[in-house]
Amino acid sequence: KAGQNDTMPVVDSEDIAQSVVRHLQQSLGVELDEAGPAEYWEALSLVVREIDLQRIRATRKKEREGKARRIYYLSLEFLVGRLLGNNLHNLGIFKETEKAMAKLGTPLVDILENESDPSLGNGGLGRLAACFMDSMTTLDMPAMGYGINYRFGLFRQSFAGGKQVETPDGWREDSFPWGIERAKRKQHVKLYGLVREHAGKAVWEDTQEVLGMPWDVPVTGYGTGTVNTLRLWESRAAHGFDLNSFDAGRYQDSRSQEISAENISQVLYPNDNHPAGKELRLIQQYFFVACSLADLIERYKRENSESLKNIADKVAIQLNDTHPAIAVAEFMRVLMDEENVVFSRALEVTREVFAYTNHTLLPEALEEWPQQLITKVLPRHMQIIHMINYHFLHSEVEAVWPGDDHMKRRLSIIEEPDRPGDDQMVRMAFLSVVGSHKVNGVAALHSRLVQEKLFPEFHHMWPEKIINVTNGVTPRRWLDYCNPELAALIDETIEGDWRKDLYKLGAMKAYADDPAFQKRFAAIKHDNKKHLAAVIKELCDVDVSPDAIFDVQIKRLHEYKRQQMNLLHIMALYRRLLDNPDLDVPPRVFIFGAKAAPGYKVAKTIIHAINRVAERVNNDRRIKDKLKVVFLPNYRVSLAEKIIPAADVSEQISTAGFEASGTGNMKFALNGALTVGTLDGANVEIAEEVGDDNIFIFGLTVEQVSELRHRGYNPRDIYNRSEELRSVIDWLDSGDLCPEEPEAFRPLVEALLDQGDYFLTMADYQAYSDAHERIAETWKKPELWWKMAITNSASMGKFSSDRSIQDYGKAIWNMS
Ligand code: 26Q
Repeated sequence: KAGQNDTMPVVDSEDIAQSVVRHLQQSLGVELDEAGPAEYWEALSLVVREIDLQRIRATRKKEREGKARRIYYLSLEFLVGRLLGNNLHNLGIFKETEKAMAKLGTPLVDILENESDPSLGNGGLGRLAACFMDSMTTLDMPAMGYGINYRFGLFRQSFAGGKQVETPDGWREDSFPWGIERAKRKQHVKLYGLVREHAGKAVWEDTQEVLGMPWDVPVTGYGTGTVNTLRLWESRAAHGFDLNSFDAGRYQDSRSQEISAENISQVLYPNDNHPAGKELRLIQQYFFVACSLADLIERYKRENSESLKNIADKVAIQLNDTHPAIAVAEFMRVLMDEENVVFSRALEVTREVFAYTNHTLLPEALEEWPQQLITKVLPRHMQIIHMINYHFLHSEVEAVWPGDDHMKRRLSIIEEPDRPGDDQMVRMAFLSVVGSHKVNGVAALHSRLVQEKLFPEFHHMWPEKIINVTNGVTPRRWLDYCNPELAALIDETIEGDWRKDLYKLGAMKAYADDPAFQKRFAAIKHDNKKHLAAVIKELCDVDVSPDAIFDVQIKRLHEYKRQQMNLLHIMALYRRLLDNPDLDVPPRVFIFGAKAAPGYKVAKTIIHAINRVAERVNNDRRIKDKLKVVFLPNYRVSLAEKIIPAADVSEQISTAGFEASGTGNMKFALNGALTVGTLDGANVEIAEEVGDDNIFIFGLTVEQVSELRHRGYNPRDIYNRSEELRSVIDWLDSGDLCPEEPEAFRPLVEALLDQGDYFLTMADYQAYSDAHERIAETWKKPELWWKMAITNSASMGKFSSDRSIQDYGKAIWNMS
C-alpha cells in the first residue's frame, strides 16, 4: 500500500497472530477456543498498544534531545473515535492484521465492532481536537493533548414514542486497553480557601485538595514512527480516610469529601454551543488546567532549566475555545506566586505562550462566570484577573482611547452588572484575548465576523492578533479508514500518497468526465449505500433502497442548524406526493442523526416531530416508496463512519453567520456527496474550491440576514403567503401526528411563528425547497451527478487537518 516506508513496523500476519494468541493466554487468561470477537478485540488492542508504547518512548527520547517547541492542546473534549482500526491503518499493518485474524478464524471487521466509542466530546469542537492530534503526530510535531478522562461521556440516546431518552454512557466500564495510568505523574490541585498576605506575598491557604491521576492514550500518526500522547486527567480524593477524624461523628464527613473529589471527572456536560453555569463545570475546567500546567512546567524544568523566564521558547499552549481560559490566570499565578516573576513580565510570558481559538459567534454561547463564584472557588485567580484587567484597561485601552470610560466599561474583562446589585460576570473570551498573542476563528467568514462583529475593539487595538485558520479533517480516518473501496480506487487512479498530501486528489479532476471512472465511483457509492441500508434496517427497522437519493443531516441538534427546515420540507414533499402519487421525482431517503442537549426543549421537540413524521411516511403505501425518513439513534463517531461514505446529499443549512465552520461538510464532500448549503462557515470555502456549478447554494447571506433583521421581519407574513408552509405547520400543530399529546409540537410552532423565528427558517424555506428541486433534476442526469461528485472529492485538498495544523504552526506557534 502506498505510504508504507521504513518507519513502519516490520511485522507480518504470522507475527501478529502469534502476539494475539500470546496476549489472549497470558494477559487475558483466555484459551484460543474460548475466544470470541470481544476477546480478540482486547488481545489485538494489547498487541497494538505494545507497538505504540515502544514508539512513544522513542518519540519522547527524540523530543527531549530536540530543540523544538512543544505544542500543548488544551481541550475539555477529545472525540477520538474507536482506536484499534485507526491505529492499525496509521501503523500500516491493517492488511496484515486482516490476514492474521482470518487465519485465527474471526474476520477483523467483526472484531473492530466490539470497541466502544470513547464519547469524550459533544460534537465538532471535540472531533476537531482529535483530528488535530492525528495531524500533529503525522507531521512529526512534538505535541501533547490535555483533557479529562470522564467516567461518563456524552449520554447514550434512544427513542421512546419518538422522544429522546438519555442514559449514561460508561464507555470504559468494560475495558479500555488504550489508557495507561501514569501514577508517577499525578498532580495535586487546590480549591476554595482564601488568600492571606505574608510579608507582602499573597498566600493561598486553607484550601481543599484534589488529586489528578493522568491516563495516557497513545496517538499514532500515519507513515511515521512518531507516537504522541493524549493525557487525560481523572480526579481522586487526595487523602484516603483522614485518620484523625476517624471517629463516629466525622466518619461521614471524611467519606463525603472523598466522593466530591471524585465527582469532578465523573461526567461530560452535554451542552453544545450553550454553556452551563454550574460550579462543578468551573471546577472541572480548573482541575484539568491546573494538572496540565503543573505537568508541562515539570517537564520543562526536567528538560531545560529551573527558571521559567524563557519557557515561551519551548512551550506553546492552544486553548480550544474559552473552556480552559482559566489557564491564563493559573499560569500567571504560578509565575508570580511560585516563581517570583513580577506581574508585567509574567503577563508578557503568558501572552507569548498562549493562543486562543474561538468556535462560536452565538451570543448565548459565550462563557461568563459570576465573579462571586470564582472568588469562592479560586480566590487567588480572581485577584489575578483583576490585576490583568486593571493593567489592560488603564494602560493598554487608555493608550488607544485616552480618557474614554465608556470604552473601558465595554472592554472590561469583568462586566458591569446591568442592574445594580446583580452579580458581576467574568467574560472568559475577553480574558482569553487579553492573555494570548493570537486569536483565531475556524473558517474565513467566521474569522472576519470575529474581527468585525465579536471583537471589533480588540481588532482595532491589535490589528495583527485576530487571524483565520480554516478547520480541516484527517483524511486517514475520514477517507482511507471509513471508505476503503474509494481509497483503493483513488490509489489505482492517481500518483502519490494523498493520505499525506490531500492536494494530490486534484489529479482526480481529470477523470470526472470519464464514463468508466464514473461507473466505478458510482458503484462504490452504491455498495456503501447497501451497507448503510443494512444498518438502517437493524437500528430503525425500515427498508430503504440503495437506488434512492441518500440525503443526510448528521450533527448536533440546534435551532441554528435548522433540522426543522429539513423537516418542513420533507412534510411538504410528502403532501405533494399524496396530492399526486405519480409525480415524477426520484426516490429519496432522508437520514438524520443528532443528539439534543437534555435541557434544550425546542431541540427535543424537533427530534420528536421528525420521528413522528418518519413513522407516518414510512408506513404510507400510497407514496410507493418514493420517500423514506429515518432518524438513526445514538449518533456518534462510529456511526458517522458508516453514514458519510454512503451519502449522496449533505445538508449544511445553518442560518448564515451562525455555524462557525462545520467539519462534517468537509467529510461529506471528500466522500463524494453533493452539498446543499447556505453561505455559512466553511461552506463558503468549499464552494470556492469545488466551483459554483458543483454545489447547491441557497438562501440569505450574512449581509441579507442582518438587513432583514434590521428591517423587521414577521414570519407570519410568510406563513400567510405560502400555502405549502401553512399546510405543513398547521399539520404539525393539529395534534394529528401525536394524538396522545396534541400539544407536543407547540414549542416548535411557537418558535417559528410567535417568537420571531430567530433563525429565519421561514425566510429561507422557499429557496431551500427550490434547491432540492435542482438536486432532483440533477439526479436524473447521472453523468452530470457523478461528474459533480467526483469533482467534489477531488477538490477537498484544502480541507485536510494537516493543512490546518501547518497554518497553526506558521501563523501561531512560530514553527517556521
Ligand atoms: C461550555 C460551558 C459549559 C458547558 C458546555 C460548554 C460547551 C461545550 C461544547 C460549549 C460549546 C461546545 C461546543 C462547541 C462546538 O462544537 N462548536 C463547533 O466547533 C466546530 C469546530 O471548530 C465548528 O466546526 C462548528 O461550526 C462549531 O459549532
